[in-house]
Amino acid sequence: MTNTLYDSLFANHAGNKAPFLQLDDGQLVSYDAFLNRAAQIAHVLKNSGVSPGDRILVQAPKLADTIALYAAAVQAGAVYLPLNNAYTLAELKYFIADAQPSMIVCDSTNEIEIGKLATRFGAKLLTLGRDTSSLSREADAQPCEFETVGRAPDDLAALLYTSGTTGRSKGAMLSHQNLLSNAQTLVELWGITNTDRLIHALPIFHTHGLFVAMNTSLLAGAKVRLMEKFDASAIVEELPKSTLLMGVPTFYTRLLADDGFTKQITRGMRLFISGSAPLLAETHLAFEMRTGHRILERYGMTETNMNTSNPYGGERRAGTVGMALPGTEVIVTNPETGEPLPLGDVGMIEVRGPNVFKGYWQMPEKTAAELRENGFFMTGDLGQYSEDGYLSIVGRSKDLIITGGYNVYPKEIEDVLNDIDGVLESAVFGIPDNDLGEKIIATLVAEPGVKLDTDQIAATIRERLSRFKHPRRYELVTELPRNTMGKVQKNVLREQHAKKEPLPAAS
Ligand code: MCA
Ligand code: AMP
Repeated sequence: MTNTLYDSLFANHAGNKAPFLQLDDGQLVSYDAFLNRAAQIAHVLKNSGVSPGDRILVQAPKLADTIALYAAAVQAGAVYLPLNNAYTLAELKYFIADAQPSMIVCDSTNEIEIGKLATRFGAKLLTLGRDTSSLSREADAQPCEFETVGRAPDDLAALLYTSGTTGRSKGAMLSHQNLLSNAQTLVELWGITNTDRLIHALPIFHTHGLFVAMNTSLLAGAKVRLMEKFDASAIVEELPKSTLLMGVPTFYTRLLADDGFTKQITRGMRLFISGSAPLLAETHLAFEMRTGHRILERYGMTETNMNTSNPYGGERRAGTVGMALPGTEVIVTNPETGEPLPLGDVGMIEVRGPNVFKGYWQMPEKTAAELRENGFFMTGDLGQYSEDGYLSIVGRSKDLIITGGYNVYPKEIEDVLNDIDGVLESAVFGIPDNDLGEKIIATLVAEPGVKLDTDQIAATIRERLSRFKHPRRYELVTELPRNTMGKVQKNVLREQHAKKEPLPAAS
């Protein structure tokens, strides 16, 4: 029986003794050993009652076994659902209730609290941690062969949550073919082969780290230096032994700030790729000045994987995201009509192709609102084509902050703030930040006669929302600036904020 994704990414490596993962402690995991491990984990999933199509919700550290769990989920025909490790229990509860997973795999350190949620929602719980791990223990006792469950190209392989403008996260349903077609295109376009060594310092719960980085490496049989997290000086040490780096713009600004990052150590590097957030043209130029390499910027979304890329062979143009990937259509339209606009006009970026997702999990109305009947997905990004076909992202029609490559929808934070006793209303917006790209600021209006305590407000936010969503400053005002339609003018708030004292670097 065929399994679209498993057959291409994993099964081909049976018997391949070449190294796949190299871990922080120096340990090497060969492709063959990795496949055996995935099979053992697939047995654990099956023995635990996971059936094809079931969701496996994973909030686990970045370990070799976590990647093997992804492979095992695909092999067992299940739907892999990775979540940011920063999510709080309050946030997790929503994902569990929405996705109804039959299995939850969490870090051993969170076993008690998440275990209660698992029991409440009828999911089986296993743990995966650095020291103790019930999943790894159970897997050790299993055979190294597993009969792969058949899956067709349109069957779901993964469910990735993306925040929404309405504040509620939406599960993007990604099929085997969505993921495979994109990996194949990127491997071809970026010339990835089994002679490459990728420095992998991204988290593995998002499209960038899991699919762009991991699926392409698996498809090409490349070696992956799996780093627990981004650390500029550790990367400086790895660069002379590597050929590829994929990162968010913060990776590149932090590398540039490191004295050890020299032209000499990047001599053996073949390609630096950036995405997930805008790479400033000045970073692009500073990087070229320092190393002689031009960063290749590409553009993607959770719902679509990658859409465009600067050319590998041709000019990599600063401030642009390049051209549509082969096999994918990327157009700029009038958002009202969906009609393509003349070259040079600014409009909504829309995408159609084998990479575009199947819709939002159990949200048919949201799917219909963003996915046109003709197959084009409305990205919410505003773009403009140059005469010679380079796309630039010039803005967003969605109210979104991107901080360090993580997306934060102000509405989600405003909902929590507005719920706090004494808060009449709030507005959350992003301001430019040299390190993270954008930093979050919250403006609050108190109910008449109430004196708000911002420390207490910050404490409530800490309990409810992940660290990367926390505002770095709370400002109290008597009213919010509004336009004639009554809509809060965040551009005015941004301008007012720009005139104030700069934030301390570490806050
Ligand atoms: C960490 N902190 C953050 C962020 N990361 N705050 C806001 N935004 C963030 N992104 C907090 C930490 O909790 C800490 O708080 C303080 O900032 C300083 O942490 P630091 O150690 O400097 O951070 P770090 O651990 O070095 O992380 C920075 C990072 C990381 C390396 C840029 O955020 C990261 O790996 N980002 C990649 C995100 C990503 O993979 N995005 C792809 C999404 P405290 O001081 O209180 O402890 S997929 C996507 O967007 C699409 C599909 C695409 O096109 O790829
Ligand atoms: P996500 O919801 O995490 O999938 O984030 C997707 C969003 O990240 C896109 O809609 C863009 O707004 C943004 N994005 C991704 N890549 C780039 C890029 N190279 N330049 C600017 N924005 C980007």
